[in-house]
Amino acid sequence: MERTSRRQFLKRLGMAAGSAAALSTFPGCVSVGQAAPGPKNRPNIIFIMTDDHASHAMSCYGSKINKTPNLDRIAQGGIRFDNAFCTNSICAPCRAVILTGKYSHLNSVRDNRQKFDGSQQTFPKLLQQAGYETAMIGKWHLKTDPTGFDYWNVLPGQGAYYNPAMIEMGQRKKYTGYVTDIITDHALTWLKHRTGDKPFCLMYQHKAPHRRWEPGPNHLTMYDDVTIPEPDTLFDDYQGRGRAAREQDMSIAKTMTPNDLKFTPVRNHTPEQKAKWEAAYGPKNEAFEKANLQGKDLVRWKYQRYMKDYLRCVAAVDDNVGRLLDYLDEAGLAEDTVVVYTSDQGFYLGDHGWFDKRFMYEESLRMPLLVRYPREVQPGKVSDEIALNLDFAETFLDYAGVAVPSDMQGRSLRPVLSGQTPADWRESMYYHYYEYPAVHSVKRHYGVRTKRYKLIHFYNDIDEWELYDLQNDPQELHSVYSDPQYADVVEELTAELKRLRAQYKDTTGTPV
Ligand SMILES: [Ca+2]
Repeated sequence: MERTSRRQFLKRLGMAAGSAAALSTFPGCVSVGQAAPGPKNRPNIIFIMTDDHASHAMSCYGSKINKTPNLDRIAQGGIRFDNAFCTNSICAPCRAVILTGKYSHLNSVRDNRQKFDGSQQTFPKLLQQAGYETAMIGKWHLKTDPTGFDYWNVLPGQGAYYNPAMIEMGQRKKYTGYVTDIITDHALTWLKHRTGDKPFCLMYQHKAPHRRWEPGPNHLTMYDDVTIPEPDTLFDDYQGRGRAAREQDMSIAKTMTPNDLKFTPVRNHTPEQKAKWEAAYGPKNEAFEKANLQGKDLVRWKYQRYMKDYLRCVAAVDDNVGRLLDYLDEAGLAEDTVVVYTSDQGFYLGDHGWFDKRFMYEESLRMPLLVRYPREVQPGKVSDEIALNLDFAETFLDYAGVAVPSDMQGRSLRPVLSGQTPADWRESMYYHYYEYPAVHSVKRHYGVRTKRYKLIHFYNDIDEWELYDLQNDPQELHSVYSDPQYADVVEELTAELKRLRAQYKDTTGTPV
């Protein structure tokens, strides 16, 4: 790690000393290079979370459409979970589950419209009480101020991709640049200037690659000369499923707007950024207008525009995660730091003709989950155990040697991570989605998934059940709920669903 003065460091970030930088809130900060790792039995924790990054857009998960060399470094140095799922596939609710270790019906955030109750128990508060230095930097999205952090600096609401405002410990400031770079700048600033030798927990959370997928200035023409492969189900006709899949409003064909497709300007560009953007998009948009595409050709064009922009946003995340990993190596922190990479949920990348999330179907239920911790996790491992966002709080508390409160509902992944999965590890997971009626029109549903089967009940206004045999039908194209050959499975999973709802004390929604 190069040694730089505070002034030089700020200059590199494009921040004037004493103005924009976060350092004003770090009284007595130590100079670069002095940040000591925590005691070996209490690791540091860096929780990296992106927004809407599906695992099928990561090369360590076998992506056919992009490469993520830096995210792959985490997988190569640690473990990749192939059955990690979220319990409610939408942004704010997933975040609330992560912080509390409790399902949505118990943590105050069932949908994106509700406010997080910051007075409740969270894992950052418990880590802080146990002597950890805690920070939250980036996208928060919970409508109330962060609590439990020694330092926080978050985007207001969804935040902007270009020249974003951020709220630092209650004070709003504006920055010039691209949001993924800026969040990383702040994270590195905090890491390099921590106040003492306590172990730390940093939540480093990106806005990208959330809608409307605005690429950064370094990636505007990436993928211009390639065609992104289409998913098999881009022209799905929704036969074999119920009304919920047919009646959604999240399709590339019908829902995607001119704003999503970059036919409207970015509102807060600087003149220089605007010129670069227009040079990149102007000729492409003009060619599109002339082509006058219709029908499937138009959907195909929209898919290409959507995916290229999404993947450009992912590329900036990958570059920036690389910066963070480089810093951990250079500062000698890598051995003593648990690094987690995840996203608040998955996303439809044209699968079933969709974008967005919400459904309990695979592409949005599945979270990427990579964990690197050289002291306990063998490099290059893959686990097919069912892991949930509900488990993250318990896992971090376990590493910190803090007793897991009895009202948390998940379970520490630490033994799974170290290759000693308990014999009674879960064989099924419970899901519950609430945000309806609302944007994208995905009906309320709950369900249970095992390694082979998935049972879903769309309980409000249609009362329809679906069952998928993921072994025979991994793309979930044909519900076998009414197939007599699956009667036993239906009976077994219905009982399991009922059991899980009782176990998690979920009395919301129609009883099973
Ligand atoms: Ca999200």
